[in-house]
Amino acid sequence: MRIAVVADIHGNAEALEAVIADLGRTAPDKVVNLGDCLSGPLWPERTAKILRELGWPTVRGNHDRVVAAGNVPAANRTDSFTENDLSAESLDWLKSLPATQEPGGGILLCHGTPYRDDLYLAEEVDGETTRMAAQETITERLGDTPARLVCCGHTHIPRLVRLPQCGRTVLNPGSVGLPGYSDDTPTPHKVETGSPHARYAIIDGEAGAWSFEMRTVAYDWERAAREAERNGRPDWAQPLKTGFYGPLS
Ligand SMILES: [Mn+2]
Repeated sequence: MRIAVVADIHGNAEALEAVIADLGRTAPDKVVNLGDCLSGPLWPERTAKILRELGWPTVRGNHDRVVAAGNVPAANRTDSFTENDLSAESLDWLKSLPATQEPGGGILLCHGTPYRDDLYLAEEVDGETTRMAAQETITERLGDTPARLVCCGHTHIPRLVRLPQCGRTVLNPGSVGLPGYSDDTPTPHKVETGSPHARYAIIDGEAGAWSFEMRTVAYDWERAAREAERNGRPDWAQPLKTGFYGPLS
């Protein structure tokens, strides 16, 4: 069984289309999506149409939750842009997404942690940036979830962690559509993948004896950066075309 895992597409339809083309080469049996599907100053509705047609099992990200709730304040520029771009059908689709899913084989799909869509699982904020969290911290965040393999997104950092104490594994495939960003919670920090490529992962093999492929896919990131600029978001354009965020302002 080969399962492709995508996450954090963030409305980047160009990156998603490149990943879909790459799925033709990696030929998974199924594809699952860990959320934050549409939010971004790029192509939310175009991305929603693609995802609705594909019908991949998908969990809700924190941005999906905010947009689905409606009446997004204008000060939340990313999610209000997204809400304004979406059709009624796409909003209904966003509202239908569950917080977690268990596709079988001891695997849990979530966006942040098994219990929260807005907390990091395998990363820790460290000064202005992030690092891999300690084993004990990750174990604590996993709580009593019985899953052997927890697939999460949210941090945009590709990461595979096998916890030696409990034998549980955490996979973050990285972000399809946004390789760097800044956030003010819990304290101001930036996240940088270090390259502009679209990321996803493949889980291969049987439960407990999984192998993993971390995929890194080129696409027209200059075009995505231009679209972000056109929509007034140079803070998105820079990480889109470089994978680096730049100095925190
Ligand atoms: Mn997120």
